[in-house]
Amino acid sequence: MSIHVGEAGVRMGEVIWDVLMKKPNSSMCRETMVSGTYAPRAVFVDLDSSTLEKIPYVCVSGREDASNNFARGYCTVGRTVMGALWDHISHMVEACESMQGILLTHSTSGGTGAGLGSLLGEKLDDEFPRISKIGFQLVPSPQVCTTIVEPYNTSLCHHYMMDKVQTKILMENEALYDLCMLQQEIERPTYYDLNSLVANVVTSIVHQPCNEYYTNLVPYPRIHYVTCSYAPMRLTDRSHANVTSVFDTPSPYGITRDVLQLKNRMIKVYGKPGKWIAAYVMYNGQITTTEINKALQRYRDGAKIPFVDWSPVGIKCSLEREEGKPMAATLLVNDTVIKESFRRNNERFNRMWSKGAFVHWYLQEGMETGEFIEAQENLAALELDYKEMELESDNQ
Ligand SMILES: Nc1nc2c(ncn2[C@@H]2O[C@H](COP(=O)(O)OP(=O)(O)OP(=O)(O)O)[C@@H](O)[C@H]2O)c(=O)[nH]1
Ligand SMILES: [Mg+2]
Repeated sequence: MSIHVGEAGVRMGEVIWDVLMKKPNSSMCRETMVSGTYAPRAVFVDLDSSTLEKIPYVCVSGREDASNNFARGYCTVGRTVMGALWDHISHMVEACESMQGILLTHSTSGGTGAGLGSLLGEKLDDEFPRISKIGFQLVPSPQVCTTIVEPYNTSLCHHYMMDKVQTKILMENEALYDLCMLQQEIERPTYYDLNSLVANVVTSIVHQPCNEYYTNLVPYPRIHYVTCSYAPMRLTDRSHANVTSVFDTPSPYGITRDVLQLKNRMIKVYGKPGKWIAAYVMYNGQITTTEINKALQRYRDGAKIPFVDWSPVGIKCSLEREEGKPMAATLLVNDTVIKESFRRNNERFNRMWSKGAFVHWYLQEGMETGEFIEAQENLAALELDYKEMELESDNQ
């Protein structure tokens, strides 16, 4: 099932379900009382009710948003909706014979996505520790800052969710925006366009239990932040039907090359590329395993994939031959390059924290300074953990 939290989370969920409902009898849906009709196994939640107005599925809303304040989502306003939210979630889990996983979408910058997202992460871990969870998180972009307290919200969210959601796929709007402009030739991408790119990835990973990704991509529990890409770039039909794509007739090699190239990743990389710890490519549509193997071999002949020396497996592949689906590939890769996102956020956090700036807004809602210090230490340690992953590789 899926849970979509806060504005970005809900908007992403909306597009994901636009796609999934085109084939509504998948395991992501449940049959309703009216036989032959299906409804999403999904809950949409936002403290700001206006986001949910047009969502025709199960929604839980609050009366006022969290005003970009993690503490409002985590300690105060967020708690007011937890009862109703939990009723829906537990009901859906119990109505499902074998829950394969819970998928969350949210941003880490907003008060609801980060704060209520964390609160929910804790509850899910408490109540359903055996169900694997996977998070799609929109993290701050390198050069565009949407709110001043984004670094606080992001660090607190990473800290509280660290061991509650076992696999996390991170994305940045700056990268999504560039992909829309450069690859899709959309002059002014809208949120819908950005969300369509995310939906491509989400809808291709739902074919397998969440645990599959955890087992294949996460060598140590803390090193669980995954980046992703998708090829061919293609938006859902609601928008920009007139875009003529260079990928009109994708080839097995074409999509393999595009999905593996760093420039197509849904996070922005300005500095040094990272090292790959583990990678998973999911092919979909009319393609054969022989074609996949050939394409991968050809790519490897021309370019070195920067795996850490100690990673035993290389790229894992899967193939879902969905009827009528065009050929496509999704990459999930545990890449040390993600440490840049943590480094940047830690720097911004430290700069504000050293002046005590904006902290009173959080204390006023019941948080304590100790929580900031713990988050700061945990995230600094995480940055080091990733550095170590690369070092081990350099030393060998
Ligand atoms: N990709 C994408 N990003 C979005 C969308 N809506 C908002 N954002 C981004 O999300 C971040 C802000 O988080 P929101 O999800 O709006 O905040 P929230 O969770 O609703 O929290 P509060 O409004 O503070 O209660 C900003 O970086 C926005 O640029 C969307 O539909 N798609
Ligand atoms: Mg909001």
